Order: sequence, then structure tokens, then C-alpha cells
Amino acid sequence: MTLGRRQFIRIGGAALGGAAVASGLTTRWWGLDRDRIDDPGTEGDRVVATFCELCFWGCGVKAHVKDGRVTKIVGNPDHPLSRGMLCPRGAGGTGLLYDPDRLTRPLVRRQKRGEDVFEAVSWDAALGVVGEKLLAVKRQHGPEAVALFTHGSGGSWFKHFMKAWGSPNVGAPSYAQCRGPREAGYLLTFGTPLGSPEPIDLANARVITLIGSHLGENMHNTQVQELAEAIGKGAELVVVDPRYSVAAGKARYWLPVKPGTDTALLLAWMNVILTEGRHDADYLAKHAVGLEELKAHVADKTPEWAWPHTGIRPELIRESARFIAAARPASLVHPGRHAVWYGDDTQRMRAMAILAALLGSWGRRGGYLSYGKMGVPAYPVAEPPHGGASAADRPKAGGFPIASEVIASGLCDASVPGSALYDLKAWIVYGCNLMQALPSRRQTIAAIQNLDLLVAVDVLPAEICGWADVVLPECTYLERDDDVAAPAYKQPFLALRQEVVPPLGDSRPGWWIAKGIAEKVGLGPFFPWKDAREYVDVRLRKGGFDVDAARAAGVVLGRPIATCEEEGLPVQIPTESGKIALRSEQLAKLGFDPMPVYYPQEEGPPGHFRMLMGRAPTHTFGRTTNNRLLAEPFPENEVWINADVAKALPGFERPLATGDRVMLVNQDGARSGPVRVKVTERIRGDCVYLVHGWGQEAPRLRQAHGRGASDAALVTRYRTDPIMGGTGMNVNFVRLEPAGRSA
Ligand code: MGD
Ligand code: SF4
Repeated sequence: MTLGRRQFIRIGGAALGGAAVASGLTTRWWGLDRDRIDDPGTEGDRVVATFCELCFWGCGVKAHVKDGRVTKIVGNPDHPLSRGMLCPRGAGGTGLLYDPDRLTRPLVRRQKRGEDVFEAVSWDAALGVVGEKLLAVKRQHGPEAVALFTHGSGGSWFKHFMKAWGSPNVGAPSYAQCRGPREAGYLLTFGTPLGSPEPIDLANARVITLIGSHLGENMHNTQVQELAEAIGKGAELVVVDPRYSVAAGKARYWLPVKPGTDTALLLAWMNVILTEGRHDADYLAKHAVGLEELKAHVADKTPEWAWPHTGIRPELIRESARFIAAARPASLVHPGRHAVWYGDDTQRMRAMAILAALLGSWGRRGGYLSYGKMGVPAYPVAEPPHGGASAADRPKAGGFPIASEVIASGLCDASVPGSALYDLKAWIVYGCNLMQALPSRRQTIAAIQNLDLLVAVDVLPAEICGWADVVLPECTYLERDDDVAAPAYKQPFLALRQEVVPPLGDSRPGWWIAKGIAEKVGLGPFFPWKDAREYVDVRLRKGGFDVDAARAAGVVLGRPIATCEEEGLPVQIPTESGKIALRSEQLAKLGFDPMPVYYPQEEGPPGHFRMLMGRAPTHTFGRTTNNRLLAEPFPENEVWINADVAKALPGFERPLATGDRVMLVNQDGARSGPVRVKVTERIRGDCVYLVHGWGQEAPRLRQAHGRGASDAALVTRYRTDPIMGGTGMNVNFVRLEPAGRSA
């Protein structure tokens, strides 16, 4: 059965975000109407509990199966991350499962890289080519010459392969192209990165400050549920965003900051809070170092100083600072997630962390919590050898001293002959569309053209597959078992990924593919399990868990833990000194500013707008753009442009109107589109905005191909964060051109 739009929205209606699809900006958006529709029953369906992979939040789902087909997916009420509700993407998972464009046969390239001409072959033949080429690379260049890019739960099998193989070069764009600066900023300040789900207490916060975080459009199920709960209990929002986001529409204060000046605003807020004595002095005396230095550092960073930089009037800066401080410690500065904006992002995240510290919210109810994990013993297998330092992290490249993961863009650099890091010759790419995920597509292609082998493991014929030598079709999350998930959370839990229906065509699960490659290169003994199910059962049994009960429920709940000072847990600050670093000696020793400094950003060329990018609640990057169910409510992205600016844009004969199509051309002449225009007063006049993941060029993605514009294609420049290696991408500028004009 294929679901039509109405049915999809109805199913989504049982979910909080589903209401968003149907009703846009109304209060239903947030689930505030509490109109959860109970699952009407199984009607004889077989129901399998597993967890979602439409994004990486990991909500528990129950998948209904009738006549061998998955008919609907609903939230698992026992799972702490879904609490019985899904976002629209999770409810639309069958759109991926039954996508007519899915990869179902292994493919081997028969022509030049990038020409997308492949031959379907048997698994034995495909794995044989991979094994042979990997061994050739190893003979000539050593095992470290192989890199793995990975994103998603099935990646764990390939990480295990890399350990057995002996290469430390394992990276994910979700670090240096996403949350890396945040992790570094919080690590430097509080002694720990935040991870996912972020340990924040949205539900009990009285004031929630969002700095460029468009929560709600950026859909992380439990956080959006808790935000709705908090608002329902009277919490207020302060939103700092050049765009009037959906969250801004709910806010007491919206500060339309000039892009790139958030650090100036944060310093001015600190100035107001400290000079007016609104900080938590007792908490800071007990838990922090560097308060006097910080006071001196921000003494001249008055709201009047910040005004010309940020465009925010001094009285609004003062008023909002007082409002934020009045709710402390239950005043939550949300840490955001996609933080790679300008290349000085670790310092901006430090400023946010320091503000949270001034409010005394770390370790306190309504602020930052301490999460716990459930332990599960490892599968008994010989510990594989470990390789040396990753090519992407070596000091010879200048090094990124606070990076806690391998830099994916660094792996790309390390594949280009002549670069300081060069020594990578083969890539295994699991669940990453690097053409959309990495900055500077030209550099990515240059790196790929120098490889001896590129293997793509994907469910769809994404752009990266067109560049691969061998494409290995993985089955979707609904057709496979994976390793047990045990994330840190306030309610510790284990979650099981279980096959709901058998794999379509000749697609195979990640565990099977990784084991198959290992066997071809003589590493079979490191993969002794029969399958993922046996692997997980052994782990659970060793841990004393009831395997049948776990499989029936899809989730095992641990003992509730104390998460904050109010519950009797002392404030945890695992820095070396045991204190919050308002001034960072670690940064000072490394030659960086010990306290955040605001440096103005470069302006764009005349007639250009800074390009900002974000998310839509119905999509996750480019991974859902081909999903026909999710394409119904959101078929393509639009470029947002300010209504006044759109009245007289050079090159256009009449004022631009919503729905007109334009091309976007960046400062280096890169082009993308045609894309529809959204003319709106909801954005400043100096920038434009796009939802990321569109403008896909892969011809076999018949739904997504050619729709909208690709922000990634327009990111020809980036600025690297010297502290952790993140690639700031909001340093590109575009102009609009009438569609149809040739390059
Ligand atoms: P996705 O886009 O989710 O992640 O970038 P990636 O790490 O590339 O991955 C997409 C690929 O995974 C698709 O090809 C999809 O078909 C495949 N896939 C989906 N499900 C499965 C599965 O079950 N198994 C396998 N094997 N493959 C699967 C995300 C990264 O991009 C992140 S996290 C962020 S925050 C950044 N965002 C961003 C941005 O906003 N703008 C620009 N210009 N670049 C960005 N790069 C970053
Ligand atoms: Fe799936 Fe949505 Fe949960 Fe992400 S937030 S795991 S897409 S239901």
C-alpha cells in the first residue's frame, strides 16, 4: 500500500510534528493542543519495536506490518526519546523503505569517475573488487591509507572493521561540519562536550535563549516536546536570529542580529549582567575561576559598543539581558547544534557557555543536567590492533588541539597529493553524501580523483555514489538489526534496532557488508558473530538482561538517576581544576584568546547577500529529499529574501514575488538553482536563507533531482576554526539572477 498525502498527514497527526505539516505556524505546531491520537490498535498487524534512523535522534518506533508490508510507523510510548510521538520524518519512514529509486544491487563503475555508469554485479564480485583494491592499497601505502567517513548507527560495524584493519582515519561530517565547535567550547569551559541528546532541562526552564538555534524547524523530537511543555508552563523565549524563525514567533524578545556578530551581543549581555550584579555570585565563587578577569574583559563591551556591530538597540540588549538573568538558574542558554558559521565558532560557543555559567545554570534544574548511560558488556572478540594518529589530526598540518574527533574535511585534504597531510588512497563512505556535506565541492572532487578506491555504502543512489568505484546497497533501518544503542540520557536506556521486514531486492544490512569485506581481506576472525541479532543477544545476556522482554519492548529502561543539584547531585565540572573556566588557561597556553573576543567578519561584495542555511521539520539534510511522503508537504527549498530588498533588485525588471524562480550565484561564480523565492519581512535585508540538502544533482534520485538550490554547491569558501578544525561556511555571499540567464 502506498500512503497518500492525507493518510500521511493523519498518521503524522498522532505525532507532534505532524501537526506542523498540517497547520504551519499555529499553536498546534508545538503540540500545545495535546491532541495525541492514540494508536487505534493493531487490527491484526504484526508490530515490531525498533528505532528510527530518519535522523540521528534515535526515537523508538513501533512498525506495523500487514501482508508483508510496513503499513504505519508510530512512536513507542515506552521509549524515552519518542514518548509515543514522532516527528513527521519518523512517521514517513515508509517513504524511504518503499522509495522506487532505492539501490537494490551492488554496482561496479565501468567508466570515468563521476560519469555515473555502473554495472550491476553479484555481492561476491563486488566484495571481491573491494577486498582486492584494499589489499593493494595496504601493500603499497600501509593500512592507514584507508579512511572511513561514517554517519548513522550501521557505521559501528565499519568502525570495527577499521580497527581490525589498522587505520585510525575515521571521521564524520557531523563533527567538523556541525557540532564540533560546540563540543570544544563546552569542553574548554565545563570539562565535557555535550554529545547527543544534549543534557539540557528544557522542560523546567523558565527562560530559554536560542542563539541561532531554530528548534522546531530543526526537529529533535524530545526537545521540541519539552519546549512545548515549558511554554505550556509559562516559560518565555529569547531568540537571537537574523531571521524571524518559528521559535522567534513564540518569543518575548526577538533580536534580529546582524549575521556574524553574536559574540559582540553575548559580550554586551555579560557586561550588563556583571556590571549590574545580576550574576550568580555565590555559585561562581564556589565553582568558577576567572570572574575578575572576565569582569575586566567585558567592562567596555557595553550595549552602546555592541549596537553598531549587531544592529540591536542598546535598550533592547539591556532589557533582554535583565530578563534572561531574572530567571536564573532556570534560565537556559540553549547550546544549539550546527555551529560551524564563521571559523571563530569555538569562541562563540565559549561565550554561550560562559553566559550559562554566569546564570548558575550548569548542573541546576532548568539548565544543564548530568546524564547517565547504561552499560552493556562487549561481544567477546579479540581486541583488534589500533593504528596511529589520524592523518586529519597530525600536528604537521598546524593541528587542532581541542578536536575530540577526526576532522572529515581533513581526511579529504589528506587525500590530495601535495597537501601537507597527504597519504590517503582509499575511502569507505558509509551513509554520508559528501558532495552535500563537505565544504568546497571542488576540493572534494580533487581528492576523489586521486583515490585508488572509493566504496559507497548507501540506501539510495546519492551524489556520492556517482563518484564511487563500488556501490554497496545497504537495506534501510526497517530491514535490519544493528548494534544496541545506549546513549547518555536523564533516563538511561537501551534501544534495539530490529528487522521489521526482510531486505528489498539484493540489499544487505551493514553488519553483513562489513563482515563480507573483512572476510575478503583475511579479517574474518574479527567478525565471529553469525549476525547482528546474535551479536546483540550475546551482549544483552552477558549484561543479565531479559532478551525476550527487550526484543518485545524494543527498549530497556535503567534506574532513574539524579541529574542536578536540586536532586542531590553535586555540580559536576570535570575540568582539570574542577572549576568552570571563565578564563581558559588551556587556551592561553595554546596561544588563543583565553576569553572570547569579537572580531568583525568580512563583508560581501556589493549586490551580494550573506547565505545562511538551516533545516525544515520535514527533512534531514539531503537524506530525506527523495522521500515522496515527505516531499508532499515540502517538495523543494526556497530562498528567503527581505521584502524591501526584493522590490528593486538589480537585474530584475519588476519587484520579485514569492514563487518567482531565480538562480543563485556566489562570489566565486558558483551557481545553483533555479529556486523559488520567498519574499518576506521575516529576514534581515543583508542575508538570504535556504534549507540545506536540496539542489541534488544525482539523476537517479528522481524525486529530488534538480529541485531547489544547493547551499553546499555555493559553499566554495570556508574559514577553518583554528581551535578544533570546524569549517565555518556562512562566509559565502550570493546574488540573485533571473532564472534562464546562462552562466
Ligand atoms: P546525511 O546527509 O544524513 O549525512 O551530512 P552527512 O554526514 O552526509 O547522509 C546522507 C546519506 O546517507 C545519503 O546519501 C543517504 O541516502 C544515506 N543514508 C540514509 N540512510 C542510510 C542507511 O540506513 N544506511 C546507509 N548506508 N546510508 C543511508 C550531514 C552533515 O552535513 C551534518 S550532520 C551537518 S549538521 C552539516 N550541515 C550542513 C549544512 O547545513 N550546509 C552545508 N552546506 N553543509 C553541511 N554539512 C554538514
Ligand atoms: Fe526519527 Fe524524527 Fe525522532 Fe529523528 S526526531 S529519530 S526523524 S522521529
